[in-house]
Amino acid sequence: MTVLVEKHPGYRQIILNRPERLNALTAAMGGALLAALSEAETDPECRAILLTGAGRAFCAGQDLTEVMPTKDGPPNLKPLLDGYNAVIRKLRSLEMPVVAAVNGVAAGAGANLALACDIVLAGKSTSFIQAFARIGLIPDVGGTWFLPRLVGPARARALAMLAEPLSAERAAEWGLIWQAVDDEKLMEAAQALTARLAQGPTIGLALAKRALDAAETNTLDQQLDLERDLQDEAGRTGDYAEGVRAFLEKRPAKFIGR
Ligand code: LHQ
Repeated sequence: MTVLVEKHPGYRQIILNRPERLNALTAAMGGALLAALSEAETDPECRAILLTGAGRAFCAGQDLTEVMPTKDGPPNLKPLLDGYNAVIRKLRSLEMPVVAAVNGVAAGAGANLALACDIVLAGKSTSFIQAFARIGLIPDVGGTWFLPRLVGPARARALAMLAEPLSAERAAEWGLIWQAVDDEKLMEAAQALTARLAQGPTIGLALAKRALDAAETNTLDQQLDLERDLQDEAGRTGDYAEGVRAFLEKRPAKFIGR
């Protein structure tokens, strides 16, 4: 199984599982990852996702043995990328928070898979590598969209063109990720964070996610209208009623995700 799914109270932990290849992605693995995300979406008990890698890496990007040019010509990369793009679209549209625990190197498409998640934690000893330029490719699976938005155009260009490793700590300083954590504490911290999110107001969190993505292309006018509409939707949830009640009663809110 190239992708493992563990069920935890309130959330699912999805593990990229080709440790001998540093969890390098294959077309089949992209399909398995999409299926795991889609299945999580249909489980009412699942209110958050934690994505991580087995072994010493998070993901080394595309498995390069699967896409080697042959004497018959170059490979057709489009169907493969359509498959991975479906995963990125799913991560962004999932109506629950997605946390990435980057437990080891995240290179190429593996780095950008992590960046598509809502909150990224990484072990301090690890690094992010936009490895594409080393082999004549461009950052894909959303890399050219995420990078400038997260770290600004100057850093995005240097990361894309130099393909140098960026340490987890520097990635956190630059705003590429949320936090760099001591390696031995990473999984505990990521699981605690995911469990906390799983007890959150799931619909409100999903609507916030949608609004933040829409803001990337909206004008302020459009965004103000969207916020009004989504806030109205959030305000109709039981979790909003509970949140306000809990505040007034000076107790922690008990959200149920509806
Ligand atoms: C690998 C890989 C790998 C196969 C390590 N493939 N075996 C591209 C094309 C088409 C469509 C879709 O999108 C893409 C986007 C991309 O992702 S392009 C970028 C692809 N990734 C890379 O170029 C990174 C390649 N890997 C590396 O540079 C290094 O392995 C890193 C820096 C990630 C880790 O280095 P080390 O810690 O020194 O490990 P290693 O290099 O010794 O790797 C361990 C094994 O894993 C090794 O196999 P071996 O049989 O020698 O033990 C590697 O060959 C294998 N491996 N990445 N992407």
